[in-house]
Amino acid sequence: MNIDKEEFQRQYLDKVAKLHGKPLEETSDGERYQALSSLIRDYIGQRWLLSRRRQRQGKQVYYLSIEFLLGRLTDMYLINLGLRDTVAAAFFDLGVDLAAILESEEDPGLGNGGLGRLAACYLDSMAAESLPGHGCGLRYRYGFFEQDFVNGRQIEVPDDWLKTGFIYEFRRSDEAVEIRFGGTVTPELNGKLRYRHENYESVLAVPYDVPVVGHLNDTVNTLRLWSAEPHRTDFVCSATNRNDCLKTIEYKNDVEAITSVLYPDDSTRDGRVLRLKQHYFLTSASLQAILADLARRDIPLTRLSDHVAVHINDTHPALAVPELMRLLIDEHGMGWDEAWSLTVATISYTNHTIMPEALETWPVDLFQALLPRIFVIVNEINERFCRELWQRYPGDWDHIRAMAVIADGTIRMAHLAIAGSHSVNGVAQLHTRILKERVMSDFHQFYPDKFNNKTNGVTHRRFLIKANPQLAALLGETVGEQWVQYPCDLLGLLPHAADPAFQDKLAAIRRWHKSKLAAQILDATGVRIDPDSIFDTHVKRIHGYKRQTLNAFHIMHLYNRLKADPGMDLTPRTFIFGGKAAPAYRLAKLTIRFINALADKINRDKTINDKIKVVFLENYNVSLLEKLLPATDVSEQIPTASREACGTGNMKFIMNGSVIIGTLDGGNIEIRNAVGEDNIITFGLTADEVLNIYERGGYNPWDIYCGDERVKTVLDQLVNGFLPGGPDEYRPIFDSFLHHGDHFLVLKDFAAYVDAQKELERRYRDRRHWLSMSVRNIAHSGKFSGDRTFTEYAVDIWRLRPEAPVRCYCSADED
Ligand code: H53
Repeated sequence: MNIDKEEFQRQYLDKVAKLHGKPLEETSDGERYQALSSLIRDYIGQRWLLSRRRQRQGKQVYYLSIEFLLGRLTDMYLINLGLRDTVAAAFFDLGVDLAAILESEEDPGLGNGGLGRLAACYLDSMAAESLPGHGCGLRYRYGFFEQDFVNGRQIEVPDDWLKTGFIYEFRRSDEAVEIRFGGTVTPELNGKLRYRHENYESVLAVPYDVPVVGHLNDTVNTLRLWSAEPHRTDFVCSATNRNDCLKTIEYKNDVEAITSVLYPDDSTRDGRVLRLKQHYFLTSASLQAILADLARRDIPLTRLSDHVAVHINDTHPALAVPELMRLLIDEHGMGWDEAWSLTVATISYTNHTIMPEALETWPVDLFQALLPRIFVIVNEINERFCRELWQRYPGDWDHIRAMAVIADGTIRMAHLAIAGSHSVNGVAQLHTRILKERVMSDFHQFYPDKFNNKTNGVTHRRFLIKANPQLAALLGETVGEQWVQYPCDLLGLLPHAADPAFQDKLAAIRRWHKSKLAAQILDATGVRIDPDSIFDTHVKRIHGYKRQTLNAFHIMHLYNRLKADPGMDLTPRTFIFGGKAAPAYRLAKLTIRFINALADKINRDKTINDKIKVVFLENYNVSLLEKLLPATDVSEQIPTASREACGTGNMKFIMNGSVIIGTLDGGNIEIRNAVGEDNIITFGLTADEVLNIYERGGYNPWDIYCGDERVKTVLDQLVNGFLPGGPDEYRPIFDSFLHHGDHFLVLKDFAAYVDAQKELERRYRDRRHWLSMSVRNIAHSGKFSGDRTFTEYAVDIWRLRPEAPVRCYCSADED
């Protein structure tokens, strides 16, 4: 956008006066933020309108996702509009601290982890690539909780992110649609078979649109977030009709609950019903709007798949399959066969996990009661699918039952998604191979052409340019500014990998970020950390398979060695943790308590001369990640091999020059192939070894406990009063390893991890060598830009005709 510093200052001061009626000097950071965001909203509005007009012709992609973990938007808007430098200079002249203003913005937590952040990265990439791709999600009234620590324990506080309003959303009441739950359906034969749906609960889905601005181009796409609202006409509440009034209030509460929180507790039936309601609400509202838009564009429904691609992010929106069938058949009078081929040609599906507990199923009774018409359609899909299977595998009931959409009283959403879409992709080569060869091998045999791989990618605009502007500038000076459009130009850093002058500049930038982070940590936790120590970061959701405990056990082991030999030659290390545990996941919550207790014990111990420090930062979110990325030397990516479908944190860290210590899992393998095995530290069991252990029913952890003194000491310390807290407090963790089979093979990988950590320290001590590793990581990170991934989706899956020619990237390896 073309606007100079003086003009911006004039417009900004004008905005401050209009909004707040006082001079700039008297405004708070919050008020200054309001004025800035309001001005940005004005800038975007006009561009949005023009972009919509231009996009009317082309094929549109709709990315349906239950999560969109956006992160703060203001700075990204400035970067993408090309205004960041102008605005920074303008504020500098005005004596205003832009960074402080930007900190006033809420961080919308409409997601939990990798899946939601990936969806947000792809929105950014689609707009950057000028592809007409839009997000469809839910406008949760409360984000995924705010995490507080009380005595080291996680406390979940509601994330009231809308309390002061969300400036970047545009409510579109006149595009609201109706969603129906429950009731009865009766078949009617009136020439054609039709279903009458009666006595249902009717809910209004109201869209709130958030603009998604492309980087230095004129594309503005839309993220549409749906909010559940009661019908106004249903409000009959007066003193004379108390019962109606109570019913009305109950109805209103029920409706508002639908978009109240992300992932309602599913340990009760009511909670599960609410989740299914959310899934249907999202898919039905989005598809109704998509078809309405098609009609507005005067495109006949029979051409749907030429003009629209609907992508479902994991199985949460898999109801798109039967819902699109319902809309085409019931609302538009299409026959089954035509509707089915259009549905399959329109929908594509990404699988993000092979973890059995995460593969969604719904009990038939619950499903049928909530979605009676959709159930009839799913049943029909299942019958037809089983008939096809019967033709291919006559008499093989076991095979057919294993693949059916409905079996044993449950509906399997992954099977529905595979049967009802034309493309199924995994998110890393290993993950796709496991899907094809193991978890979904039956489906792969049946539909060999549907399966493909799309290795994840992340936006370098947020996670490098925004998070680390100093590094971004150095990269521009070194390889040319074009790297921003062509991230593979970063390969041009390779000749500088061993250049001391370049290394020193990189080191100075990292050192600056480390000392800034150290100050923030001191402020937030009271713990003083040494900016010259190794910053070793482990941030992600807390989960057994992500193995925060493996990291913690190694820290305990290091501490034990230091206690035994206080003079031990050890490079000082700061271990940084961050992550939320799902509120109902007790062992994950206890892991937080355990690591906090360990941190407390170690940080207070004066005898180890501050050689190790441990901090667990509260409320890990996108904004915190952005502060950690540029300050991290070592990134922990240590899941049990085969369990992490891809991981995306690994990609964000290497972009910033961190070196990974990691297992051979998901994206780590492709990162190793790209950066070379000398520039990453890998260890531990391979995925095939892990899967073979699982096939044998596990292993005996007592062999390791009894055979490795280090492991025995550390595990005993969980239950012998070594840690602050009661002696039995951490027993469930102890038990999970020794009495419940160490499901995630922590003890099995312990020795290899300790060795890898030693190797890491050896390499770190050779400063030049370490910095050259760091440079090589940045150089090869271009391949992991979301722009590359998205181009692959656009070409292979959605068959889009992009407005701009598809750019060329260093190609990903074959599937
Ligand atoms: O999706 C990421 C992967 C990561 C995987 C994650 C994920 C969720 O965050 C939530 C549900 C789910 O099934 C998968 O765990 O490995 O990188 C994006 O693909």
